[in-house]
Amino acid sequence: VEIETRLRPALERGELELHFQPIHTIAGELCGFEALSRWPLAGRGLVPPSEFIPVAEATGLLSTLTDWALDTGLAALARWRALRPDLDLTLSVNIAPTRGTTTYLQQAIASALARHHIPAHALCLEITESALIVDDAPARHFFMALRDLGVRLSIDDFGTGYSSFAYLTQLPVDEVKIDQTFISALADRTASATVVASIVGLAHQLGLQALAEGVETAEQLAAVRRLGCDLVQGYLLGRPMPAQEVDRLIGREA
Ligand code: G
Ligand code: G
Ligand code: MN
Ligand code: NA
Repeated sequence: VEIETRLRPALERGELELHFQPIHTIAGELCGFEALSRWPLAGRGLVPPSEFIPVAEATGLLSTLTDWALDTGLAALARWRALRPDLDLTLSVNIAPTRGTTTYLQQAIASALARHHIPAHALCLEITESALIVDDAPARHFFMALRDLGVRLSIDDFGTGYSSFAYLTQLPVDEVKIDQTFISALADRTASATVVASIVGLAHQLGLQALAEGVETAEQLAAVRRLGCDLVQGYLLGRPMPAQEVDRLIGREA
């Protein structure tokens, strides 16, 4: 109840923060960031998105939140791309598809890209696998409409849903983010290596990139490299951080 009544004014007053977690190529080059929203709430500390995204969705605030994340994230990306044109940095933004938002999102994304002079290929939209229903015409329509903008599309938390592999053959996707439950189990469960290897194999056969999420140890990094992942993200390479920390990081990056 508290979250519900306090989220709208917090959004209006600009009290949410956007943090950025680095994404690296398997060769070790910084190539982009995932934008993750954070809500510092007086008396409650940092409220995690898992608590306020569902509230935003239920109270009709999700489009306001998405607008804010796109605008804030792309403004920061424009600055970083200008600072380091050699890196062709990208930004990944989480999108929760809800009924009837396709046209709205298409317009919001196109206008945010134009406003910040960002080429479409530098924006990646992450759609959580569990939010999709593959036999649903709207899901396919949704992806096609966003694809028309020229942005990259990624399936988040890949491997946790019911019909992971069906999505890949039916939706126009550029990347799969292999869920961190598979990555964290790599050291002690050989079955996880088999799962990761088959996801990477299928992704590559379909011309997609495979990103390993939640890489926390050097052993996991070595394993995902051996298994052929193209991109890596996780605490080992960098935690989600405020924009000012990225400014410093980018200045240091060779
Ligand atoms: O750090 P982590 O707790 O940030 O994020 C938890 C979940 O919240 C992730 O699944 C992530 O996709 C989601 N999330 C974080 N920020 C946003 C956002 O701005 N929009 C949406 N739709 N989801 C987000
Ligand atoms: O959007 P998505 O569901 O992928 O959200 C990613 C979540 O994973 C965020 O909550 C982010 O803070 C978290 N995360 C990112 N890297 C790591 C990691 O190395 N280990 C763990 N445990 N969580 C991570
Ligand atoms: Mn994500
Ligand atoms: Na994920």
